[in-house]
Amino acid sequence: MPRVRTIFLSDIHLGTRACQVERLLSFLRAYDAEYVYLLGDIIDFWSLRRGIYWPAQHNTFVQKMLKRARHDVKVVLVPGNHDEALREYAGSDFGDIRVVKEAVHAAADGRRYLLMHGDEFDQVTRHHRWVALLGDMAYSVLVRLNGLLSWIRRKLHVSGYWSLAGYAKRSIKGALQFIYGFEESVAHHARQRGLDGVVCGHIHSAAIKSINGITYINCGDWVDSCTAVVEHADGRMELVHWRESEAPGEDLWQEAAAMEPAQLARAAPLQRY
Ligand SMILES: [Mn+2]
Repeated sequence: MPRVRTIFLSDIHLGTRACQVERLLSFLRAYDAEYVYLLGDIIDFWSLRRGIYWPAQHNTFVQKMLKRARHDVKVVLVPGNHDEALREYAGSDFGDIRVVKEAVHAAADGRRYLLMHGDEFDQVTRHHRWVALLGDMAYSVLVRLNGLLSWIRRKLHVSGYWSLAGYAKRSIKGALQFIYGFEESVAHHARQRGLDGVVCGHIHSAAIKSINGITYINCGDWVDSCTAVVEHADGRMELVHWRESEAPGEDLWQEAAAMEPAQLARAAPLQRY
């Protein structure tokens, strides 16, 4: 098992059907660490409020985290907007898991990273009302543009799902602006705090990049991209795309593309990030 110094996870969305918990458990079987940071939207209380969905593997994840925390792994939870109820418990512990509103992580190379979920830097509700209409399952399709976009367009066009394709075409610029806007404001905030970088989540768009000298790191999610960030023993940060186990429901967006808008709205598991 590769031992890394730190594992950063965000946007797991336990309690939703979209959560790819099998893959996540497979990732955790492969990585051991001294520190585990859970950076928000770990449990999706928004979804649970609409109806309880909690299969055994979702418990397994929680139990594994508690077990690691008990066995000298420093496990820290920074709540996000979908588990904002936990923000009330900032400063307390669940088992041996510490809950904090935000944290600063000193990497092995001495660089200091701000750890947060990031929803406070989300401008999307103000500028992208269509997101609420489509639900974020569709939105995650639209924002995950890396190489997928042309494929999506082609597929959607062929399938004749004109409304989603139309939304995609009209909204690409907005989605990109949203991502860049989010990344830049988060990086700017880290700079103002006098830190070297930031590790966050929320927008389900994994990244490690330099923005005006600040290292911007986003863990991505376990709904669609199945990504995590690990810190190696020397402080080097790596984005891990976990593709090892083929879980069902891999191509969520394909399912989404095949749905009628009303069906999509009902199925949308996350209601935005
Ligand atoms: Mn979020």
